[in-house]
Amino acid sequence: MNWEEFLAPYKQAVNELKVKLKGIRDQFEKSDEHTPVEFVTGRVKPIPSILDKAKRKDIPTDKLREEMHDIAGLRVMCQFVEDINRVIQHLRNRRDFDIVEERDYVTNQKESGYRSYHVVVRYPVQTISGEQMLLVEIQIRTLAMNFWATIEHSLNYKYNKKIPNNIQRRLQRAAEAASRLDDEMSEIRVEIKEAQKVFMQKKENEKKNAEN
Ligand code: 0O2
Ligand code: 0O2
Repeated sequence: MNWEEFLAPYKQAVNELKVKLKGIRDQFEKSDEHTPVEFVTGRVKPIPSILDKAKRKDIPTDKLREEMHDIAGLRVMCQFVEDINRVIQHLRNRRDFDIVEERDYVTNQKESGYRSYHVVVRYPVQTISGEQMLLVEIQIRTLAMNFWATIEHSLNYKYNKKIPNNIQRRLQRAAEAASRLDDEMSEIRVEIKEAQKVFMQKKENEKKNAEN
């Protein structure tokens, strides 16, 4: 297996999609609308992780391209839960890739406490030997969900995927707290928006009165 050759188009896909998804943020920033994208990261799965997962899921090396959908992975971080839907709507409308699968771990939280929305897309990469269709996984989550997942991921690494029960329970409680934080932030956001509306209305009325 020539890994360098195998992974090269994935690297290209990650780099291209990072630019494209960061572009959403830049476009919204130029308009007056709130941007649903806070930041974007991406990575090509390290070879030892690919081998581990292939073994765990019984995927032969010659089937990796079709059967492992997160060799190229992008992550879109949002401020508010509502932004996740706006990003998904945007992804569904794009014409530079097709969505082949969606997994909603935001409404259907995993037992670990993990929350995120996963979208698998089929993305065409242009190479000197022609077009290659690759599967790419895009994970969309709030900053709170990302905070939780990052910590849990590093604990899993530390404990070699066998987190002790008492810590697992604490992590589940922390996931509930993260979820409450997301709810609180959404409510604050609605209130801020309403306050802004009242303020704008008041200013408008004052202007009209001054003109009369
Ligand atoms: P490891 O082994 O995972 O710790 P830039 O071009 O500067 O914006 P940069 O620095 O090349 O970006 O990397 P980026 O995109 O900021 O990603 C940094 C880290 O985010 C990576 O760490 C990954 O851990 C993580 N990451 C980003 N996207 C994904 C994803 O979709 N899936 C997973 N599993 N992890 C992701 P490292 O240092 O590359 O490696
Ligand atoms: P990485 O690069 O280390 O993040 P499976 O691997 O069987 O659980 P499957 O079928 O590949 O799942 O797809 P799934 O569950 O939609 O997505 C798997 C990816 O979602 C993981 O990649 C993580 O990035 C993330 N994820 C899923 N569950 C959890 C969880 O409980 N905690 C955290 N922190 N992340 C989770 P990998 O394969 O672990 O690779």
